Amino acid sequence: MLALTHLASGKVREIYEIDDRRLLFVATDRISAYDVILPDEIPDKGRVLTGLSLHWFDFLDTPNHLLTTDLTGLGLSAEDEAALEGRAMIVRRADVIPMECVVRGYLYGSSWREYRAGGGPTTEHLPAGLKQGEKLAEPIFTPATKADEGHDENLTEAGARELVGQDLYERLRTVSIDIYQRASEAAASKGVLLADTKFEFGWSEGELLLIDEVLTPDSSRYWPADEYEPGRVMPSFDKQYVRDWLDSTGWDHTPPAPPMPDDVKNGTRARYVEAYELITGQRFDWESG
Ligand code: Q0Z
Repeated sequence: MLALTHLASGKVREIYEIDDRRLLFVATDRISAYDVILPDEIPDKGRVLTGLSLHWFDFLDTPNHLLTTDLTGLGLSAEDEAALEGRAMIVRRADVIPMECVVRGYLYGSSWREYRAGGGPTTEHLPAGLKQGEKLAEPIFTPATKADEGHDENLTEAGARELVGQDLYERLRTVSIDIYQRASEAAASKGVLLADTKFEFGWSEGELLLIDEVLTPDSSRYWPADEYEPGRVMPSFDKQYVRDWLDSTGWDHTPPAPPMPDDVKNGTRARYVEAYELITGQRFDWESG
């Protein structure tokens, strides 16, 4: 497609090389559920997620990889430029730190399952007697390794300190928790709870940069605040429509997933747009791009 070298594919993102200092970071409209990429795309999802990352980069004002969203001058065709509008960022190329910096403000998901099963790396510092989805007294830093294939593996605090070194561990924990606290407070004021999120960091010219997508629904767990109730399963802000429909089909989570009906596609698109509008306080421009 592009007149750029393709560098890496994620489940729902792509990275291209511009030169030795810059990358083109692209959010696609692909969606995954139960760890499987679905055969249908969600219109506007890539622009919603990119818009959310841009919102948070601006709000957080912390050193990060974003250079510009202006794609002129890359030698792209008019078609490619139009297709990428709103869902691509030119970013600083960094040396990626090989640790996922996960912060959790609520006990949920894999961490809840681990806790309920008797404890493990993400719950080693938690008190007994917590409920599923309970808000933690303080956010916890629960880093994980980046697995090339399959699931990231949770690290113990000792394991994480060994992986990146004591000084960098302290710095990543402090920065990650600070960002989580500022973002979750801002989101909560808009009626959205940020249950947990995953950050990535890298080094560029001696600077520690926040890289990758930031605080998107793909890297974070957002809940509608008015539906929050500790002790029960919480609906995912963005994917509940898709999951409910997939459950209703009896699909066993082995690829391929069944084709998505239009109402599920449109309902899911509406949820992403709603998340964008609530969190940013801006109207999502359905026409641009
Ligand atoms: C991020 C990923 C994928 C999307 C490499 N600024 C940066 N500098 C160097 N490397 C990266 C970044 Cl963001 C980088 N990833 C994760 C993979 C699609 C994101 F295929 N990989």
